[in-house]
Amino acid sequence: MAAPRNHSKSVWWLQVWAMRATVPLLLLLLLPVFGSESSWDPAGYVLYCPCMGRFGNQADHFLGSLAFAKMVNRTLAVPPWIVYQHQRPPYSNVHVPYEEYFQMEPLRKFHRVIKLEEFMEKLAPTNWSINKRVAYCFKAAAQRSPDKKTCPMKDGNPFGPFWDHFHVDFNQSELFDGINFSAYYKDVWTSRFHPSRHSVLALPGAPAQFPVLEEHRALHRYMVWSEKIASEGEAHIRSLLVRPYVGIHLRIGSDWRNACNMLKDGTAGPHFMASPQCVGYDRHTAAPLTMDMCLPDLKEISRALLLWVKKSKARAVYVATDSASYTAEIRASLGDKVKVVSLQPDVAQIDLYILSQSDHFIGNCVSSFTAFVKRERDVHGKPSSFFGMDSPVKLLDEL
Ligand code: GFB
Repeated sequence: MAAPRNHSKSVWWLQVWAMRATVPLLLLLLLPVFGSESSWDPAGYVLYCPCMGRFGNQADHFLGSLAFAKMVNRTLAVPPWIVYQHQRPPYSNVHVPYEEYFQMEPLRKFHRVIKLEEFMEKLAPTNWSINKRVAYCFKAAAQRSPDKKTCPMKDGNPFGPFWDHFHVDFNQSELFDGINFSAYYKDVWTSRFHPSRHSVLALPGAPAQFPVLEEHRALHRYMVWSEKIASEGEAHIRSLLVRPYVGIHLRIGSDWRNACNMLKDGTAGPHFMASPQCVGYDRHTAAPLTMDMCLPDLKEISRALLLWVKKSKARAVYVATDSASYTAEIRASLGDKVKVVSLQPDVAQIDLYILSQSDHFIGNCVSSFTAFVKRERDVHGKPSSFFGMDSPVKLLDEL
């Protein structure tokens, strides 16, 4: 655009500036109409309750659910995390929005997502009418209901409190059988549950396997820490630790002791909870799972620490634990040159963050809490090992 001679230069620049500022503003105003997460997706939605286990289990299920939503080309309604706060106020389940711990935006690089809170607030009132809320479940699950035809969506804890949190009741059930959530049944899911007739696929649990499938581990890269967790975690690292530091996860509380006893009586099998992450995903070639891997004692904890502190020339050790931290015993075995710290934060994600940033990480192979840290580190090319197993079986190297 040439500047007309009669106009002063400043007026001309003002016009150009105004034009440039108006175009993005217009685009911004049009966003709610075209393609924002708040406009209805004709390809449909997947809703589920993260009703199995605590954070690590829920995170495994989240990755599988993300993969499922993409496979069936539906928007995933991202549920809140269920935190069981029964030992301290509010002495009940707390539903923590996904965004409290992780950012929503990076998920969109993989697939269409909307927070379940936003779905309920902005889309459900007009598109998911209260008297047409269909629950979808396996026939076997419906067997638990009195008429054997109704999905038990709200039976017991955490199922009831979860849907009550969103003021959702279901008035119809759609049962299925002979299929699962794997890629093999993709066409069944898309044809039998076509979005024109089944716009909202609401499920009692995650449409995913536990532990997360090997091929879905790489989706962890889309789980990016929220600013809040990252800055709090970094502040603790700066004030408490010196680099290099080794992070360890001690999963040794009473519930875990009971679980590991299944190894002793032989009921655990070649795969036990999150163990494919270290023994390998193939059941036939899985490395043996030992008691040191499931429930390391002080001797094994000290052995592994001495090895990795020396190898990584660590000047500090960070202990994350669900029970005792053994800091005095660890200090005694490592000597005064190594600082030993345990924070025991109220929010477990702070421990996960500090472990994920360590220079070396030693985890518990059977725990999905460790599995979260291991995946997070794999994504960023950081080294990890496990108690009872210094060189884990190699997994798909795609993370
Ligand atoms: O994360 P998660 O599913 O891992 O559950 P597992 C264990 C929970 O215990 C975590 C707390 O979500 C935390 O709340 N916890 C464990 C910790 N280790 C730590 C730690 O180092 N620091 C902090 N701050 N908290 C499964 C459970 O646990 O174990 C199942 O999901 C069941 O419900 C099974 O109990 C036996 O896979 O280790």
